Amino acid sequence: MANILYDALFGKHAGCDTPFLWLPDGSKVTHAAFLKQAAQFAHVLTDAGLNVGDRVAIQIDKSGASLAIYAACVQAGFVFLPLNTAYTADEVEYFVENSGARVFVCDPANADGLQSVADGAGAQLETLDIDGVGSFADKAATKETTFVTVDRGADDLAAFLYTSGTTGRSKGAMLSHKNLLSNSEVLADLWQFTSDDVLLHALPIFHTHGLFVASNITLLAGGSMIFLPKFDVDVVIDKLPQATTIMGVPTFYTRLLNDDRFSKELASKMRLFVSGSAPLLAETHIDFEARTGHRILERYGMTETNMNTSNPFEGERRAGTVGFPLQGVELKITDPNTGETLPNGEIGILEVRGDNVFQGYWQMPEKTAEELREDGFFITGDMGVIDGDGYVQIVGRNKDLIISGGFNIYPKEIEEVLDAQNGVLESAVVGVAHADFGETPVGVLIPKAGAAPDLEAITAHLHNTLARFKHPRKLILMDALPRNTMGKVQKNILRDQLKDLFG
Ligand code: MCA
Ligand code: AMP
Repeated sequence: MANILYDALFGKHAGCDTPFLWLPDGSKVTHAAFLKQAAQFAHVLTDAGLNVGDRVAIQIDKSGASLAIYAACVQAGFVFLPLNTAYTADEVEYFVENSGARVFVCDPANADGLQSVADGAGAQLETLDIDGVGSFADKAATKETTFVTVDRGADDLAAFLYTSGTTGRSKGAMLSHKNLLSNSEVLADLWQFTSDDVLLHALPIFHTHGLFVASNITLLAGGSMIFLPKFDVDVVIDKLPQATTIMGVPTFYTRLLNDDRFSKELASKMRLFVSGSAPLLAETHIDFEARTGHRILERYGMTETNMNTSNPFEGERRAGTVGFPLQGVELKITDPNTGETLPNGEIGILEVRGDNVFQGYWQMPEKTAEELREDGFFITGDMGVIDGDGYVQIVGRNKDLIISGGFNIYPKEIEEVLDAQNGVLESAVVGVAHADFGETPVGVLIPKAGAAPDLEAITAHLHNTLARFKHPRKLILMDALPRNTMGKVQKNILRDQLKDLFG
């Protein structure tokens, strides 16, 4: 046995003084320095009494150190669980408890509020801030800078990423060493990543896109990353001439196009712009090419499956499509009612199978069985069609999901909060087109007879309960929800009525 993921991503760089991370102030972190820090973190976790396979949850700002916790977990055989920094304490409580995390690292500023969360879940609370200061770093400072890598099998777990659903609580998608490694190998090869690449990294690292796609591919190829805490258009424009590639959600590209400083000259050293996590409008693709001469490469993936399809690196990158199934990924379009495979040209549900597909949802065998067929095909819930040339096009979703700026929002979660408010009989949350975020949630409230719900109080309650990005951009009172003859709420009618709300 060995540890294929650690060896391929990290171990091979041991002792290399080549740059790995370029920080916003222009300073660099070498591969060797990064791995020394990761080894120290691995000692802290091991000394905390963790056993191989235990979970380590983190909710901290993006930094070289937060990425080093990921490397530490891979090296020491722990399961890495990164959490969106926007989540409220209420939301975090569920993830820490459900995952059975043994260590939970949070920002020092949030430690008072999260101590009870950690205590309730039986996790050891540690802190680390964006500058690498906190109890976790203090403990690491005195540790050895080498760590004997723990053997792990290809199907052993490397990470949990939680994903919501249309019903019930969030599910922990279990990702194995093989899931992560196979996908990054295929993508690094397809997108021709090399050690000369400098990836402008402005995505968060608590999701597949920023963590596994961007970081794993760069590590595999031995390249470096300009590691920015977030997408700030001024900083991105400033750093772009030093980069060769960038990965982003469509909002990155629309924001760049809205800025006159973003020009062909600025992008002249770039060799690749990748988009994913949400649909890229064909119009953005076309405007981008007109401005820069580059065609954005759009690809399609999911938390449960990593990446499934990609437009070609060489060959036509077709606007409005997500390209072809990746090498090793089987993709079929099926009838939503019967599960039968449909011929090319017909719209149905996308199903995928391959080494990229996860191991199931943590401690939820029934949910796993609903979405992962016994023969290994995962039912994505995305509606698509394969055109005559084999390009896959996503045409919609068979799941009630809103994607705002690349973040997934499940209306059901917001509706449950709204339904419980004073004077509210029922509610419906729908996604409405938004120029910056692609879509944004709007809440429609139906008052109880004679009641007048207090929209300000409801908004305040939402702020305390749900992450900021999930807050409906607007709450609207209506007399009744449109329903079909079966009594089902017709969200398509609401979406149509509200489609011009944001211009
Ligand atoms: C921040 N806010 C948002 C969002 N992000 N609201 C809605 N949708 C968002 N995505 C909040 C902020 O808290 C802020 O609140 C207000 O909206 C305006 O913030 P703004 O400054 O405009 O936002 P930002 O901080 O610039 O962030 C926008 C962003 C960011 C750059 C698009 O959300 C982002 O980096 N998104 C990428 C998400 C991602 O990595 N997705 C991949 C997951 P206030 O009003 O209080 O100031 S999906 C995935 O991994 C799959 C597998 C795949 O295929 O890739
Ligand atoms: P997540 O659950 O956060 O992994 O989000 C995965 C979902 O994002 C997919 O099921 C799709 O609905 C959507 N998605 C990802 N990439 C694309 C894309 N290029 N075009 C359209 N939708 C996408």
